[in-house]
Amino acid sequence: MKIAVMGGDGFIGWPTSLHLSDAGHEIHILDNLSRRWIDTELGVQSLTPMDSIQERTRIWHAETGRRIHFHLIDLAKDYELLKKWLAEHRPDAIVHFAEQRAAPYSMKSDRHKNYTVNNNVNATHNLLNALVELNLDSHLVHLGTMGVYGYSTIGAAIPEGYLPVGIETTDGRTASQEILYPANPGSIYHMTKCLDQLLFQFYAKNDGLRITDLHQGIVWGTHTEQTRRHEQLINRFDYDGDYGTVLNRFLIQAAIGYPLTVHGTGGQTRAFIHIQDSVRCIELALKNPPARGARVEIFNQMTETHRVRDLADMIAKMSGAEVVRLPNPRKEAPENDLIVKNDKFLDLGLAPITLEAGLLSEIVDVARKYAYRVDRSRVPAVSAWTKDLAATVNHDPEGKRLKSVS
Ligand code: USQ
Repeated sequence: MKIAVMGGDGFIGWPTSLHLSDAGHEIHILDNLSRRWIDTELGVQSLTPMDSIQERTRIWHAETGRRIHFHLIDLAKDYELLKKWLAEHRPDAIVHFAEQRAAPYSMKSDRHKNYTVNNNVNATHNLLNALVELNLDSHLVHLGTMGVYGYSTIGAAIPEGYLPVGIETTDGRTASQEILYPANPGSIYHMTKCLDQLLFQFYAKNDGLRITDLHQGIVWGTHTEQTRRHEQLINRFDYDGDYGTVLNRFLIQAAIGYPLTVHGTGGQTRAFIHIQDSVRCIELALKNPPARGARVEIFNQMTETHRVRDLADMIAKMSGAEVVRLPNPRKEAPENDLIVKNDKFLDLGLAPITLEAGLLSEIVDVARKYAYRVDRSRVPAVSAWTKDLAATVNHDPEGKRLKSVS
């Protein structure tokens, strides 16, 4: 297949591009390199040393003989350029990662909120709009989030996208419907993914676009089979307070002797998936497109659930790290349960990498190896969800004066 990977320079986009190229597909990365600009804005860098996208694709070609093509296009801003590219290349499938993906970054200030909404919603809409205008039947696979469902304890499993409901009619019968599971975003970033869902629903219904939306959990790990092949193919790894996700942050904190930064009681339960499984799921989704005119296909892309404090305890046990409970800068339920259905990927043959099996090698291969590159002052999570919460956040760059809240 000819596949366009929108946002193919990012944390999941890059290993996905390699994985699909390795499987024999013709890969075109479209990216505005915004993630690299945000590193510059924040004054942080990936834990792993990352080359330019041109250099990365050159190394991939030298290693494998396969070409990955790169096109500098901003989906949110360059609508005409995007349309021209699509008209010329007519890809069989498009994988869409081209969105600002960090919840804390989206909550930093009014400017960051505007940027996240403008970028994410426009990027998705421009893509859908162009596909219709050009009469293109490319299968669109979008990286969504488990966060669209929200994190309240309901005592029932979260279905894969759709919820059967009964509605009482005016003549006293019960009419059955399947609706999108009620959206319940916890940040501006998560809200943009909820808005994406409505755009997909409309364009699938109105124009018959073939769309798959992957509701993904928190991705952990760094390497995939292909990124291991050469030092310069390595994936990025974020550890800072804005872009670092919880498990990867705990791994690097353990490696540099910074106490593991549990927010509040650590009672938040979240869904997780290893980066290697994430790229496999994307390939499975590409192989199983919905029919033209069908509703949006939704998969829950996660393999296990864990409570944040249990993860911290697990890593503390493996590494001897200390754990602190800090005031939570986010507005979220202090404790929640989470049961998630993920039968669709398991039925398609996904054999998940478990946390227990993969964690130790991640500490040794990545966190300890590159620990010398960490700027400790960028470890604290200082982006607060409300002005009141901002007064309580941890700014301790050394992590030596941190005390657990009760
Ligand atoms: N947390 C800590 N300590 C930390 C960092 C985070 O206790 O040092 C807690 C947070 O308060 C939260 C949980 O860990 O309760 C998860 O936070 P996270 O930063 O790992 O994940 P999140 O902000 O939800 O976002 C990440 C990705 C996003 C993806 C989402 C999947 O950045 O792109 O959509 O995970 S999900 O969480 O399932 O919505």
